[in-house]
Amino acid sequence: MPMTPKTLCHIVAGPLGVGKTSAILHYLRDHGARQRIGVLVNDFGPVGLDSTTLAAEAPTTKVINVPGGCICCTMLATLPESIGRMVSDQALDRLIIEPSGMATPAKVIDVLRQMERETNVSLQPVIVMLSAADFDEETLEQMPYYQMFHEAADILVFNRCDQASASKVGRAKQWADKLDPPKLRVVSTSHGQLPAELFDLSVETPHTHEPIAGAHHHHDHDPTVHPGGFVLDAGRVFDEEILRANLARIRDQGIAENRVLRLKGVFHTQVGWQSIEIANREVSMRSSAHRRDSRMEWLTQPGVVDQTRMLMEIERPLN
Ligand SMILES: Nc1nc2c(ncn2[C@@H]2O[C@H](COP(=O)(O)OP(=O)(O)O)[C@@H](O)[C@H]2O)c(=O)[nH]1
Ligand SMILES: [Mg+2]
Repeated sequence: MPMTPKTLCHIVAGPLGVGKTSAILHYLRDHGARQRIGVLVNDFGPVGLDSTTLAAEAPTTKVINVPGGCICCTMLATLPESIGRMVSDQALDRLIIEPSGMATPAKVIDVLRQMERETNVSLQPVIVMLSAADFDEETLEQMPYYQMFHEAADILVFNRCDQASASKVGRAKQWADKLDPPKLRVVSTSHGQLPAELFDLSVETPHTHEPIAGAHHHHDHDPTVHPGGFVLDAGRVFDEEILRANLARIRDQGIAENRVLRLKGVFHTQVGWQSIEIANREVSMRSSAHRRDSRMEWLTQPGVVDQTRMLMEIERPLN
């Protein structure tokens, strides 16, 4: 069977007015003439101003507007059809999707993941834009509206740096560099001038267990405390009930002779993506907007627990 070339699909998400359309326009100005690019914009209003601007400024680009509300609610059901039609009619090199600032990016990602199985689209690292001018650690960490954006990001862009002090931009980047799981890139810019290389990055989807890079740098100087970790393909789906029960057992009983001092991860489960943690002898689980891969890291004492053993422990069937 002949291989159809993949249509690289980019999601550019972020709060209302952060600079998403500006970023897409910037990319189109530099690359629109050399590639066949389609843009799917989703204005929250009925008029579709973004698509009008885009169509006017990038005449060689095929722009589709999904009007009236956000992709995540009203349009979610018809999104596969719009994308499918756009990809097959236009034989696109790239498709850029701008969900409205009201949309839940994770839901759009889920649609795209499903479409990857059925069509030739290939979802590229998700770009999320935040405002450097409005940077506030507490808001980003505690308000669900902002959480859903930075959690879903593979690439985090702080835009509006022209309106922020250098120290604020510095704090924003410092905060982003500490996020867990780490982002592929954290960049700061103004007026949506994203470095073009952001559109050429790919998410490595490991099919074997991989130690998390740098995991062994996390331990303090106690030689009896040992870190471990793994990253697994997003396509692997875990059983939430089994995961939860095994985490509780691991918290109470440890693994073999080892105590689990700390453990955290994100998992693709049959009931969605879950962020999990063992901290202060409590197990917690909550839904996460992270979509890139399942991963976990831990600290054990006094011995090492390797990836294979840990995976066996968290997937151990219930009796
Ligand atoms: N000062 C400043 N204005 C910006 C910047 N990025 C975008 N804008 C302006 O902010 C408004 C909203 O930008 P837009 O790209 O439409 O945001 P969207 O709602 O995320 O698509 C527009 O008037 C842009 O020209 C920036 O970095 N600095
Ligand atoms: Mg816009």
